[in-house]
Amino acid sequence: MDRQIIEGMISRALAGVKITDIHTHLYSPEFGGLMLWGIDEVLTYHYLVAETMRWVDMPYADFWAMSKTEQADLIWQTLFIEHSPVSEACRGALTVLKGLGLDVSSRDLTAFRAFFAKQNPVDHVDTVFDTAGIGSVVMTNDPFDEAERQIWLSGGKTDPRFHAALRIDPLLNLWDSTCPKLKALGYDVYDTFDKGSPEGVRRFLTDWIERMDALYMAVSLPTEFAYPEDSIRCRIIDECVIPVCRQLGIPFALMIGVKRQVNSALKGAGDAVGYGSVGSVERLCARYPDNKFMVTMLARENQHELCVASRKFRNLLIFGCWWFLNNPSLIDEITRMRLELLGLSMIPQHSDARVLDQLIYKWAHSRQVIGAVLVDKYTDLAATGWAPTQDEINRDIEGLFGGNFWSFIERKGV
Ligand code: HDL
Ligand code: ZN
Repeated sequence: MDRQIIEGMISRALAGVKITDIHTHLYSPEFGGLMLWGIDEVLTYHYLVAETMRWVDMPYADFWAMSKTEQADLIWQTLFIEHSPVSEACRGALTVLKGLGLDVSSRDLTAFRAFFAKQNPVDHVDTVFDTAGIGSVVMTNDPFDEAERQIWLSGGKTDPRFHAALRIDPLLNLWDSTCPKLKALGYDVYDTFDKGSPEGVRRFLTDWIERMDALYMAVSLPTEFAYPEDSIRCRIIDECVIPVCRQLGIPFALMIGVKRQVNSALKGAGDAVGYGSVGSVERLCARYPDNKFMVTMLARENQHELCVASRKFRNLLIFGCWWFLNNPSLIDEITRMRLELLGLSMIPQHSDARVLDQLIYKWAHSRQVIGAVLVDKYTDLAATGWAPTQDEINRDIEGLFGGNFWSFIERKGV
């Protein structure tokens, strides 16, 4: 079976799969202003802010004082007109415009804005999901965000294509400032995490997982995260997160390796990456064989060790090429490593999209890179005389782009 036949089979399977995007920062239209969409939001994505501020001398505060349109104008002028837009995030903005049928060669930002001005958010969700080949997305939902909490308390999401994930960074990473907020919400918790605190936190978690119908609980963790350790974070994991996840049958997703705010003047663009502890992941998976863990790590240097850890623990599902890894060269390297070490038992990608339209570029670019890796792997397979069928390739690709996640979610125990 030659390469060209394999390429056709992979291409057809990728064109037909409806992706489940398991980690995004998107919101459905019911969330009002929390839902970001349109070219000015695409251009002011914090990835592009960081890249722009490398070229301009203006004080960071002056940039943040600008309007969204003025920021987008500056970014467009700096990263697209004065320098060729070759970075992944720049190219992505142009892939979005091309995917929506706009004439990128015009370089006419005014015309692009006029197109978006004619769209309405509800229909635009359909347009973007269809263009990007998305079946559904998982949001990142933070009950400590006042605006978001009010929306959940007054009804929350209704669009079945938007699933919820309960994000608990404030609980695990900022206990001192979060404890009084929990108390104010009526939970019996104390800053030293004594008395009824564990039960209070378990009640909070259960209340919000049920209110959101959350598919999993998630947290991003700093490079220094260690398990076990003598800390309130570790106690909350052991006494609250683990038992609630097991009782409700949902995974705990750990996203490890962030160095938050290395340059706070950049605000959302100010985070960096560092090496994390795969040993901590192994110890969690070993200690809690009846819990399910989804893990992604931010450092390229952690990827091989994490792949090997995933071979050891069937309750560990690794996912995505997260954030600073979401670039063609690294998606290629990491996907090859995962297929060679894990076969198909992993989730190759999530988008991390913050702006609805980004789904178009993040998935177009990832399909291209992951597809090319799959062509190599299935061509190698065919060279042994094992001829994969179109149905088998469809099955495998549906698993990689959603099915593996849903099986892991629905699996009772592990
Ligand atoms: O913590 C996270 O979920 C990260 O994805 C951050 O939101 C980060 O700012 C991001 O958007 N990465 O793509
Ligand atoms: Zn994210």
